[in-house]
Amino acid sequence: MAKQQDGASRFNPKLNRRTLLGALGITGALAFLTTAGQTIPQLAPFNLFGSHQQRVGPQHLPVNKTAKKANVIAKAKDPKWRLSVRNGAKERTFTLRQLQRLPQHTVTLPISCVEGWSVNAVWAGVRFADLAKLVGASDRNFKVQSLQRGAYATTTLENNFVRDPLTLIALRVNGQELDLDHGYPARLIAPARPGVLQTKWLEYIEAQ
Ligand SMILES: Nc1nc2c(c(=O)[nH]1)N[C@H]1C(S)=C(S)[C@@H](COP(=O)(O)O)O[C@H]1N2
Ligand SMILES: [Mo]
Repeated sequence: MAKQQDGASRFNPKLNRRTLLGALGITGALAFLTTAGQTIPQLAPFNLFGSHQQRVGPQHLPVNKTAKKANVIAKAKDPKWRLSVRNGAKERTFTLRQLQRLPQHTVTLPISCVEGWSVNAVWAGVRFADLAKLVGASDRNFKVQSLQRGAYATTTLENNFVRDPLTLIALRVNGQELDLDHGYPARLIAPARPGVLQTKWLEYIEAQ
């Protein structure tokens, strides 16, 4: 019994060494490919340990769900689009142009997806707190609703995030108007929230 457990002694030491070196070579090559895939685009298909969604999308930022997959392209591009800001019967609506004419703020915040990537971006847009104030709801939580329907389309923004000067209704990212895939015409971006709560393609925000 004790002899059988000592498995290594049963191998020819020469063969053993060759097998070991061969295995190391393969492992080394695999390690190179799997990690290099994260930085060398041509090797991305070999990036087994990163998320496939780590590939960079428009505006140097990965895309979790495209506008096409979310079925929002027509609504997002509709010239009749308005962002509605509600507090009970009180409602203010804004065209994209009107949002662009409100005081603009710029913040650097990451999108951190639970699927395994986190990327910093420079966001610009309107402070959520400014909009909450306009409808007299600075002390409330907000429902944030996307034009999309279904999973990830609605989030609750707690009052500490409503008040946070870093929380924006973003209209721009990395120096450009938001790409459709990143939430055009307007998306939520708030500090220290998982990516899944950074709602894209906003339809309305409503005090709760
Ligand atoms: N309406 C809507 N917003 C959404 C999502 C979604 O599927 N629908 N995905 C979320 C998730 S899981 C992440 S990680 C981020 C990714 O943002 P990005 O695609 O602009 O990088 O958007 C979030 N906002
Ligand atoms: Mo995500």
